Amino acid sequence: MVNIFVYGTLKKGQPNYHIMTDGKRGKAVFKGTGKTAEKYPLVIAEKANIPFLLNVPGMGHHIAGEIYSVDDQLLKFLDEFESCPDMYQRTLQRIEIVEWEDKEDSPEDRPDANRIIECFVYSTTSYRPEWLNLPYHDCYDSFGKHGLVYVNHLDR
Ligand code: PCA
Repeated sequence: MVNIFVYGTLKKGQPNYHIMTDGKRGKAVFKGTGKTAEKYPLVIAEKANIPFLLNVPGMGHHIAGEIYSVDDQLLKFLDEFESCPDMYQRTLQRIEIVEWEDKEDSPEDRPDANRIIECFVYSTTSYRPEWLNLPYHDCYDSFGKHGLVYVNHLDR
């Protein structure tokens, strides 16, 4: 099992969350909430209103998200689902814990708030330069005030 940090459509309440929970493509265990230790631009781009964390550290905001421990089967599925490495690349990034919520973990395995751990993140360096001019978000919500509701693969 490895830790991944999700900031987009895979979060709770977002359009692809079912992938994390329905167990059909492997296993994910919710660990807690976090935010990127570095700032990044998080934009919503393309006709399908897809969230992209641009791998340009130092610009934008500390991005809020959720930490999951996932098995190899789900990790492989997610790589394909996220068109990795073409659209996104999965890299290790430093994530600051906001709250560790997995009560099954023994106390010594529960990192304190503000601790930094490494997690895999789907970010991208293969973005269009003009995306840097889009608004930068700090916490993605497909159903937010921006009105840019995500269009699912299946409906495209
Ligand atoms: N799915 C991944 C990357 C962007 C997206 O929509 C995630 O939620 O982290």
